Amino acid sequence: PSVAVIGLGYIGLPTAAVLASSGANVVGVDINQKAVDLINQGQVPFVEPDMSTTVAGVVSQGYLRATTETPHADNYIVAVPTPFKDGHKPDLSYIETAGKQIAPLLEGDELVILESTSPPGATEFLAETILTQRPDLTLEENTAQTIYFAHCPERVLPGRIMIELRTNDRIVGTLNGNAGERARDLYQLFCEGEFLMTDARTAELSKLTENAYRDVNIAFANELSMIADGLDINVWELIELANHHPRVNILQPGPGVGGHCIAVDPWFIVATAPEQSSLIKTARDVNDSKPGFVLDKLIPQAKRINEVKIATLGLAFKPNIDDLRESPARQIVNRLSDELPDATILAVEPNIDELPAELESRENVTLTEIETAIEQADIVLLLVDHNEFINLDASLLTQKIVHDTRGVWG
Ligand code: SAJ
Repeated sequence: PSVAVIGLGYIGLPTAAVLASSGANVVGVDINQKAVDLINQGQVPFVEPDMSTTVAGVVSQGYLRATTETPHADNYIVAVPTPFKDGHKPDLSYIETAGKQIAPLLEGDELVILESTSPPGATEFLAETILTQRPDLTLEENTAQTIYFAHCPERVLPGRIMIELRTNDRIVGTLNGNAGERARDLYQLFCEGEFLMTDARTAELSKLTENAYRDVNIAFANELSMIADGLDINVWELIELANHHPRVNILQPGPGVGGHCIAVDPWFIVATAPEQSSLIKTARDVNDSKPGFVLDKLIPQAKRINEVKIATLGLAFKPNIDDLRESPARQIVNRLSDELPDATILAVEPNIDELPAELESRENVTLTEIETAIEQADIVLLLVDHNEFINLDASLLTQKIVHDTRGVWG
């Protein structure tokens, strides 16, 4: 089959690569000329374990090529961003642009799959965008002018994408006709998981539900950590004890919730049903308040020390990756720098070589090796449970004021 994957980001590129390695003829489309050029040279624009060898292989064999011009294909997979805009409302403009690019190319009988995480109704919105531009086409099944639409949300975990793409179960939501079955046949080229068939709206909400579920559970742990702090109770011991109950399984508190999924997707549910989603909204607010809680504890202490030096351990949004998107650690380091202009902030992040631009430009922040940072620091603030930090020699921390937001040092 011929497939055009629109959007070569964290989901589109690995999906294009595994489809191509399963024998499909794949064209990847992206507006970023640099990313397109890199891919056509068999290279990758971001790090994901095992992805670069797959991409290099399928590009050299001619199964995958990248372009900025959307071509005609029998199957389209739309994997563009769905960020939120002001007021936490979903921004569907990238989906709309993709639809407008696809519309003039359609001949009838093509399959269009929306893979981006989307609020309920987004697959219908994509179909309407296309059909408004092409009134000669239809959703009515079995005509020569029918276009088939399905929603097939991704659920892969960054760091394990190449494995989980092949092994995770997949939800497939049909908008019209046998679109779901056709989407399943396509994904079955590479995915060995179970296929769970439903309608497009249920598929959209199920993806959001999974991430909101996790967010609410992390919020419970984060709220407990703030309650325990006021009572001088160790929250990690508390959770471990409670988790011995056969039906209790509390997650881990931290400095907040980051990444581009769990900190974003629950808002799509809130935007869709604001009156009914008070628990989901409150969980978001609790998790978003956690960086402020960490700062409120640390800043008064730091202000009492002359020429204070603070080692901040970790900038990524979770352990053992280099992804800094929506990272609470990064937010905390920025705010520390604002609120303590005279402090020296020694930022440690073993997975990056240079600070992101907004930190690089700050005079009181420097990217520092872990040993140097800890040796010089008065205060050590652990923000991410990277392996390098878990395995740190505990004797280095005596004499230091330690804030361990992940509970790794007991
Ligand atoms: N976190 C905690 N405590 C915990 C677990 C996580 O504070 O006990 C924090 C992490 O530090 C991080 C954030 O939550 O800041 C999110 O990390 P994560 O590992 O829970 O999830 P993501 O964002 O990497 O990936 C999630 C996954 N969804 C679920 O587990 C339900 C993944 O399967 C999805 O494919 C992905 O979102 C996505 O793309 O939607």
